Amino acid sequence: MKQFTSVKDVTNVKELVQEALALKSNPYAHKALGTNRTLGVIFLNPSLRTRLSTQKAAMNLGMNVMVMNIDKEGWALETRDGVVMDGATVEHIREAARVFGQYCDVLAIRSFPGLKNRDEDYNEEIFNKFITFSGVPVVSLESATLHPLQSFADLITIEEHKKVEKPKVVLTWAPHVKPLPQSVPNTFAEWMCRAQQEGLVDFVITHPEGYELAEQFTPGARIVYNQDEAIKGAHFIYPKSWSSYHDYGKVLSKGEGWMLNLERLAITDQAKVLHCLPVRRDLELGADILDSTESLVIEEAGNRVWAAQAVLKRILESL
Ligand code: SN0
Repeated sequence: MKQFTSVKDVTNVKELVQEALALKSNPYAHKALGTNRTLGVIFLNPSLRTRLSTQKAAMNLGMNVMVMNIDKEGWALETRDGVVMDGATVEHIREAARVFGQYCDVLAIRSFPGLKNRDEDYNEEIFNKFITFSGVPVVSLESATLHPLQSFADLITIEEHKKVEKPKVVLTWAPHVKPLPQSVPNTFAEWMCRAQQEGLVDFVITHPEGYELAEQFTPGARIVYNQDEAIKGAHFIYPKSWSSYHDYGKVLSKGEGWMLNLERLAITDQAKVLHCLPVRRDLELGADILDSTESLVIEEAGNRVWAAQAVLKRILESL
């Protein structure tokens, strides 16, 4: 594997899940693989799980790790081309990314969308500049449009906990006070559509009208606007808030009635609930679910390690 920015970098999802589960049962089996290899972990935005699970995965493989919150600890970064840098920005991404490439064998980067200019976000302008200029393999820790390590961990969790061969998995929009990126739902949809193609799941998306995701990420997904109809008989539910793609970056409605609680789960087939975290209790998801055995969010966060480790292992093997 030469980079990991989307499910498109994975030839066989089922195999990669099996590899992650093998690492989970034997974490230090490949400790020699990363010896004298350095992973640079760069954040332009906050992180808890991504930061720690990626570091832990790299350490399990014997890698050296350097973490930098470049937004807070680095020089103010200019990402636009062709501008005279006579303002607040000090260092251009063209030099910064090249310099990271001098110190690191692999880079892992988080760069959220601005949610103002859809073309800029969906062309992954900042993320692609890091890929182009660093000259080393890049792992996405959430770009403007995708969060593939999260979705991979979600699929691992589903595979571990499924009780039927082809569970019904539902992605449902949830309310929030802030406009959030579409990256988590985009990439969850992308991975579940691929898992559906590989016969692993039956995938449904539900949201109020106006919150349709970009079609490139939802090939073959069923979209149902009635949440009750969508979650009926579900085995796994993934509530997540996102802002509108079509009316870009906007929160269109308060979403009354869209937050799930334990009572609402009665019509499911004993559904387990996933969430990438952080989650705002009783706004995005009922605290009663989070405090119950229906919630898998902690196990899911734990699986971030094995997702990152499977990906880093494949990249190290290709160096
Ligand atoms: C991010 C998102 O993409 O939804 C990161 C998820 C891994 N979440 C947030 O930014 C939450 C912010 C908030 O105020 O709740």
